[in-house]
Amino acid sequence: MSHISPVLWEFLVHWLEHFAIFPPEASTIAPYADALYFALVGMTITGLVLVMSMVLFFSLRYRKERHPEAVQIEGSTLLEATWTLIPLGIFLVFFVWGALLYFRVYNPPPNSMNVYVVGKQWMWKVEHPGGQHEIDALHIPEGVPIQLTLISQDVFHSFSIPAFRVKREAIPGRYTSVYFEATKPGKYHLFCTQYCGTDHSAMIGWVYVMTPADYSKWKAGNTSGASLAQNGERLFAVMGCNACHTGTSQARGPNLYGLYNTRIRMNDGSTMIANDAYLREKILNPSLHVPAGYVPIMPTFQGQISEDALIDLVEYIKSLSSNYRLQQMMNKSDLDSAQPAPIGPANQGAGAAPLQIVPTPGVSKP
Ligand code: HEC
Ligand SMILES: [Cu+2]
Repeated sequence: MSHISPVLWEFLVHWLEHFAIFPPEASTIAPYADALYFALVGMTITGLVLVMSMVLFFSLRYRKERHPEAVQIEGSTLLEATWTLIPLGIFLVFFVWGALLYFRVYNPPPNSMNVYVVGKQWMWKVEHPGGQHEIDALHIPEGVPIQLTLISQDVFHSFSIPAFRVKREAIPGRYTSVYFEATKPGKYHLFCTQYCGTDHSAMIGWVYVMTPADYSKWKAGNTSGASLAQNGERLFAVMGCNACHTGTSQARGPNLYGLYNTRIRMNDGSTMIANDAYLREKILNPSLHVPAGYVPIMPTFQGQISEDALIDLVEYIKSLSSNYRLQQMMNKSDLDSAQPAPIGPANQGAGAAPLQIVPTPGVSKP
């Protein structure tokens, strides 16, 4: 843009950003989303100009004074093939382009940091694995891939961060996820973009992108002491889960250690991956999918447990896989160094999970 006056350029960028027509590009995906967007706008304008100029040209050229008598044309296969195949080619290019972008946005890298977001009339509740809670705000470090796991506690909501060019539905009863990586520290708008009742327009907030150092400080200063997995561990005992899931071979329920993200064989012969959705469903609807070799005696906890508590339990069961536990400990390490280490279950190492560890036979990594 060297040939545009820098003052004019600054003015244009400022104008665009301030009128919220064009929010800043603040994630790795944003320039790619914009490139596709501008290509689509460009193609649409080209089409418009082409059609309008032909309308104009033909209406002048074949006007009544010059051609009083209409001449019938019987059609041309070549012409028809041309105007079918060229647009087809153009649309296919945009289809493939859009699909590649879609797969990028909806396939978070495996090392991404997971944050839970619960939509509720009319606020966003954010829960970090380290136990930090926020309302209508999301603090994240720059340059780290972030995966949001979204769910709604009541009606459909939609979680949108225009500056990151991401938007995802928060659906009652189902986890959805979206991923992004912020590139510039700053403060960005956060919206609910699905009409969800009276105060829908107030269901807004801010995303704070921080440098890794600032983020560590924020994390240490905002923890309630217990991580989600630790809250889950407490709930697991309070709700009596550990009466059946003792982890021993005589237990009435299966051993949950190392269960997360493995493929499980069901009693109807099918297999399922024990992901977040499976764990959540299991607690609410235990008899829906029963693992092979077990009697469906697990009681349902439907109506007795909030989405927040479900997240804690899911995080706890996830933490029972040694890799995940290790990863969480690494996530928390800067926090631990900022505070005296808490006494109790928080301090148990990866090898000292509260359940007795007996590897479950018949469970294999996918
Ligand atoms: C009365 C005993 C009992 C209680 C209490 C119980 N469960 Fe279960 N649970 C089972 C049994 C039996 C199964 C396997 C059969 C089935 O799925 O119904 C199971 C299966 C599961 C599974 C799926 C395991 C797999 O290998 O696929 C999960 C996850 C689970 N329970 C979590 C929980 C949680 C969390 C709680 C507490 C909120 C809980 N259970 C309470 C008996 C119990
Ligand atoms: Cu909403």
